[in-house]
Amino acid sequence: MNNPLRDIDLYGLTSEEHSLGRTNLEVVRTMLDAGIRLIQYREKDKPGRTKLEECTAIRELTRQTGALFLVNDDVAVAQAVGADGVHVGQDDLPVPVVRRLLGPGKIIGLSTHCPDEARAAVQAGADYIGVGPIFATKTKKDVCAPVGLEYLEWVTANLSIPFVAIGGIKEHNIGEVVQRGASCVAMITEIVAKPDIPAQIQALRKAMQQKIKETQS
Ligand code: TZP
Ligand code: MG
Repeated sequence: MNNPLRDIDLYGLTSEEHSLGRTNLEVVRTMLDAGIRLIQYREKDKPGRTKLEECTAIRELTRQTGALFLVNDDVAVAQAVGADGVHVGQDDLPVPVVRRLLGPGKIIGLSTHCPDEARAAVQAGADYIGVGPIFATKTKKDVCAPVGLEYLEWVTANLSIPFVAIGGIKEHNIGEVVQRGASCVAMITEIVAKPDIPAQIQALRKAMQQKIKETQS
């Protein structure tokens, strides 16, 4: 498959509990209007029925705007709404099983935390990997210790699989992540927990572009 993260700078995820009282749908609509081109639906504790309803609506919005739509963990919901793919973690269904269930042509992302997991992800046929948590974060409940920027540097230097950096990334440290080779950056609270999401997205893009300019000159 072509690089599914090509041209994706900001990778947006949902988290209603951090969204300052706004619904996932409202937040996703705002992110899409502000130019986010990939949405991952991530809700660990909602009932399947609720996930299906929210994902049905998000599929419609992402279709209208031409954005990619991935579902965290839940292959059945992804299939039911015709999502573009699924993002799984190390303890979820293995990538080859997800591939068999989804069929060819769908995107499968896998979270990784160390070089061994990254190499295994490539072997298993993941389309992209998550690299993190780069910095400490409280957003993910069962999160492991931060892997720091070293693992990100290793991925940049050693692998050609597309990747997204995640975990504790903020406006003030996004430049360090870009400097280590990340062209696609995922954030939850630094986007959904901001009162003015469009202004925040603009600020994050500015910080990324500034660092790209600096590293090129
Ligand atoms: N995977 C690794 S860290 C993380 C996930 C889903 C949470 C990222 O949230 P935040 O608020 O951007 O630190
Ligand atoms: Mg998972």
